[in-house]
Amino acid sequence: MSSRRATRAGITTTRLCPTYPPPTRRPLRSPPSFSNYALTTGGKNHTIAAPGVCIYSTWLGSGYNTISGTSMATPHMTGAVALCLDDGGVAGPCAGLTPAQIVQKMRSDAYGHSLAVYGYGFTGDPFRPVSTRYYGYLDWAGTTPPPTLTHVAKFPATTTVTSGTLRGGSAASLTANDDVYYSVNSTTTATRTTAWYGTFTGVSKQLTNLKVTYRGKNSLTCTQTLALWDWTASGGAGGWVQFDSRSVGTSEVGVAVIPLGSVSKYVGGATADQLRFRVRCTRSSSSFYASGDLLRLDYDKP
Ligand SMILES: [Ca+2]
Repeated sequence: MSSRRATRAGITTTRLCPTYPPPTRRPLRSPPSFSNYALTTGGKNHTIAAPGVCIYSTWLGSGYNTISGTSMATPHMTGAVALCLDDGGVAGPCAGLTPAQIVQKMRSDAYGHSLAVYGYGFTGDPFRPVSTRYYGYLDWAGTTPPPTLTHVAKFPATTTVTSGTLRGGSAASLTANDDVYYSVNSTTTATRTTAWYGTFTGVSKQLTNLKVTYRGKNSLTCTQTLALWDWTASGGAGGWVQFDSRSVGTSEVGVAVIPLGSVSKYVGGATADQLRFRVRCTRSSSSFYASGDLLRLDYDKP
């Protein structure tokens, strides 16, 4: 948002901003109402955060001013990139990179520094989300190398039926896309329902780039929903968060669930290392059974 529109929206400079320098160092800790944000995976992939509230800056006419908006956040980000390219005539870590590579480096450095330094960032960044809005990590112009990420792939250690009855197979049936199935019979009265979840163990709380892939089919078409257990929901009691809903019949369908924002809330339990993924299917009449072929967890960790 331009500074003029920000001012129109009520973000005036003299009444809300502290004088400069402020008496104590009190950085902004949450996104202002005018901040842009991402909701999609594509949008998330090019989003980064930079300071844009009460920025003290040089001004036209040899003066200084304090204003808010992306007019202030954008030059902050631009300056960070300039320092990465060249600092005082010395080539920086971004020298020689393509624009796309520089974007990737600024984003990975912002993530890496937020991960490495406790307290860096803000309420609303992916480590401390306040809603489904993705604001990105706070940009970092330093030279701290980001941690090297390690990819992890896992399959469920156990399965638990919560609606219906076990028909056949086990967690081991879900480790390969091989038409060997884990099957659950639906309930037999009222709304016919199958519901079961796979539990992954030994999952890092510092996971990122979380993806869960499920492949399955049903003996009759039903409405399939996929969900992750949020261990922090309802004041710590936990709750399912649904990510996908679709009709699935006798043809096997693969679905990848990729949650946005902070995903550490999906890891918890007694040993703080469990992730639960639920597959549920319902239809109004005629009992059926659900067959899962593959359930795979992928993520990166420092
Ligand atoms: Ca299988």
